[in-house]
Amino acid sequence: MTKFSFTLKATDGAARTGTISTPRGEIRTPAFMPVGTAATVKAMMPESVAATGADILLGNTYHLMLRPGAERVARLGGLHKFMNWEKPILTDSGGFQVMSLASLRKLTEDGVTFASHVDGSKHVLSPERSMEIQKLLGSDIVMCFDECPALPATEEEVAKSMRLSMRWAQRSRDAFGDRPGHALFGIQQGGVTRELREESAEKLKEIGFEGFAVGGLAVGEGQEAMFGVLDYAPGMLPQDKPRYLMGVGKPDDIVGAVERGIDMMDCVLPSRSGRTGQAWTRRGQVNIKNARHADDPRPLDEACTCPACSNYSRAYLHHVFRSGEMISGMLLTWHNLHYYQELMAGLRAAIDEGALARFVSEFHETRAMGDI
Ligand code: PRF
Ligand code: ZN
Repeated sequence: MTKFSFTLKATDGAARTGTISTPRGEIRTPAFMPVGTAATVKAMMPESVAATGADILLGNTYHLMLRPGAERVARLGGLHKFMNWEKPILTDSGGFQVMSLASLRKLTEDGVTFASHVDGSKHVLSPERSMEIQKLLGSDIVMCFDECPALPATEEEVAKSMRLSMRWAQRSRDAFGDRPGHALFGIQQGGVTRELREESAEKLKEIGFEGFAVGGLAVGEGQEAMFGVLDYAPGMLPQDKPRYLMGVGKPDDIVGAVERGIDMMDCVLPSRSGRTGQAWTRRGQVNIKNARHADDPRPLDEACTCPACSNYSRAYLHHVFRSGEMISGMLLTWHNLHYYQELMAGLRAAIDEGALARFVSEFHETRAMGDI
């Protein structure tokens, strides 16, 4: 059986390309992972998600434990079979979603108790239970159970939270056990404080993981502060393991993160904004509900090969959005995911050729032109 491994292919400055090999297939890095929170990438068939170029999806412990339940998914053959996605799945560990979605939260050394946002029922998550749930789901890449403070927070709060996350990282490692072909990723915390990021990285390296995430960013600090941390944080993590920036981001965040040595990212933005009438193109953001599209026979982006751009006009996309038709979310989500995957493919090709700087300046120049 293929074990889990990461092979670096090329570097250009701090940026890298590589391949993560898993028994369920290869992940080309830098990789963008569409978000399939509730065992679906909303508005997309799994085969369509694969057709956009995605090698891996993200799933959520928090949502799936509440509905339909991890034990039920396991009885039904695991998450891959349940949702008809055969390629790799990474699952987030739940703590971050508890903090943003659940109510009546109580945090202790052991873990967190909370009330479900679905029906108010009471639940417990701990490093041990999170590892158990992610195993029941059959996740290929399991994330440590951590805590992510919302910024701004005092340095003292961030330090205390980071040290708790590091104790939970050790407990996650111990509970994960020996699972060939599956990987456990540690999550660096420490806010925007270099010394705390360093302390966190050292602790994670001491424990040992198959990959390392940069957590605790894109939580209200702004792009400049985030890039400030990404100027040093990836370099604190092992060169020979994948580095995953959690919950990022907009296309320009992704480009900046890849330039700084990030290999994996996930974000709801392309899928969520597709359902609210926002499209992302080479020329920036387009709001399809805007009246200026009502008579426009041109596609969203004439250079895009996705079904929305190949077969439909802006006028049609505007009409179906305004009419609340389901195909609106389907087409815009497909376009957005396609755009994101094309961006990743472009970044990978540029890094392989040692031409990332030119790719990045063209990326910014094209966006600066604005929509057609
Ligand atoms: N930890 C976990 N999941 C996350 C984050 C984190 O810090 C973030 C921060 N952007 C997004 N998702 N476990
Ligand atoms: Zn398109």
